[in-house]
Amino acid sequence: MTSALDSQTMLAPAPITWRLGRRVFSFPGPTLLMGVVNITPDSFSDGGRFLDPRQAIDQAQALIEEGADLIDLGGESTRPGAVEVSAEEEKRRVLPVLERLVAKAETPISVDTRKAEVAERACQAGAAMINDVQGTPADQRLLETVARHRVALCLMHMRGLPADMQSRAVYSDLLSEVIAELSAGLDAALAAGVEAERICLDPGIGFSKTADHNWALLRQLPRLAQLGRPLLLGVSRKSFIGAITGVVDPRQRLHGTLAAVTAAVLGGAQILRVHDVAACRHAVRVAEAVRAGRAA
Ligand code: HH2
Repeated sequence: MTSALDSQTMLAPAPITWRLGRRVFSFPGPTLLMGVVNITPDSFSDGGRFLDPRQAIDQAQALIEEGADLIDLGGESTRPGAVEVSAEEEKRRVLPVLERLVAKAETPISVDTRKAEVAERACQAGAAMINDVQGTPADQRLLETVARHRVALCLMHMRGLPADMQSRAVYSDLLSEVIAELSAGLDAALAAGVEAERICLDPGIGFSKTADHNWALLRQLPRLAQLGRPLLLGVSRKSFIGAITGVVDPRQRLHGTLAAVTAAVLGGAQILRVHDVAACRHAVRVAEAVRAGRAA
């Protein structure tokens, strides 16, 4: 007899193609790891560590050596209550690192931004993806920029802005509302001319969500497969893990992160945004073997 959990987590998903730069990925397939480098003074777990471009480049290269399939560069913290950074400042932080990495590394680079102006310059400088953390609704100019440059796009679910998003974490049916809002974001991106095969979607763990909303999303992740696009998930070091383990320092939350990463793979996430690539790679390979019922 198949249990409810088995039928939710183990059914063979429909095949999906995802284009990232010159690369074409097919899912089901190996989970991709997106290594995070925040070039900010105030990110919740690595703020201030990589503000110097040299350190940011070294960290990106270290994550690539650990097995990152792509790198996500961020120039603005989106932690709850974060103060907005100007486009000028975001470009000043991100572009020198992006340009250097594009020249040096084969690995695709994503830029985490909500601003069309930053996205435009990032695409000109060779970014392979724009990670729009305000993808519901996304800025129309940002969508048009992504379409024109034919780069990949991650649309992440969030209500409001980082400054006020936690006051908007009110849902009567969390999963249905997140799915409907992501679906509207997907339609807007397609209408702006972004190719479907370049889009991935993210329910936005910790963005206008309480800790319980995050657990509910992780538990019911298979429902998001109905959107028909790869799922990107960012659980790494987040406070909902700290709340349950009692670990206050985000950089000490690796053990809890590994359990959440395992759950994400079993729930059908195809791309994981993580700070600790080497350790997460091991957890992902184990979770994939469980999912397949054999070693890959
Ligand atoms: N989480 C963060 C930032 N960007 N992008 C996507 N697509 N999904 C996420 O879950 C996500 C994201 C927050 O983490 P971090 O970048 O480490 O911190 P901060 O926002 O403080 O810079």
